[in-house]
Amino acid sequence: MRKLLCIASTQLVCWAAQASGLHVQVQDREGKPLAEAVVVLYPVGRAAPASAPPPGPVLIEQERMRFVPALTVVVPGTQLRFANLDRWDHHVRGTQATGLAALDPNAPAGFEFRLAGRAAGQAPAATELVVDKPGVVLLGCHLHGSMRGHVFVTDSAWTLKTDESGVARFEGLPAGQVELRVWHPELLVEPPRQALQLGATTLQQTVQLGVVPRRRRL
Ligand SMILES: [Cu+2]
Repeated sequence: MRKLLCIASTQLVCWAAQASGLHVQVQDREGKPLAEAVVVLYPVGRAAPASAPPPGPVLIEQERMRFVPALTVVVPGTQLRFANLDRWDHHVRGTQATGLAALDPNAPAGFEFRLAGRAAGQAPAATELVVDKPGVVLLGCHLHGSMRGHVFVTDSAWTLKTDESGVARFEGLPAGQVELRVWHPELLVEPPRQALQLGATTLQQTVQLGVVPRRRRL
């Protein structure tokens, strides 16, 4: 027998108490596991779950001409801290990524700032800022055209990055209908969201994207 759990929030929401799982395998154009894809779930018929930003800043370093990590997933209200570990300057810019069908028109505004190179024995130069709206921010450097990174500011607490085996594992979800969204930095156009029904058992879902990831420099 199904038990219903009722949670009072802005409106009374009844969720099936059965916990369910969803494992999403994301593949590239050749069917190989695609790491660093973002998988987002939205419950159908009710607001997406929100989660509070972390109490401290999330670090994005500039190290050996790269943004580390290359892809950062955060919720709105998160403070980002950019720190330059290289001995030379970087001029970081963040712009709204274009060409994404589902992109929020109110996505975070752009930013740019220069971070001086790190002197031996000194703390790295750093800048902090808050991303306050959902959307995708493309990171670049005015001085080094090869530097690229992304910040995915999600509008659902049910958001995961795929691991090295291309899998995102959601556990303990309430049963019900969800929309599945998959995004990857190399996508030019985001595929349509898929509707899925979550039940009592763990659902396995495979999503293939027309992406061949660029080889990253070591
Ligand atoms: Cu640079």
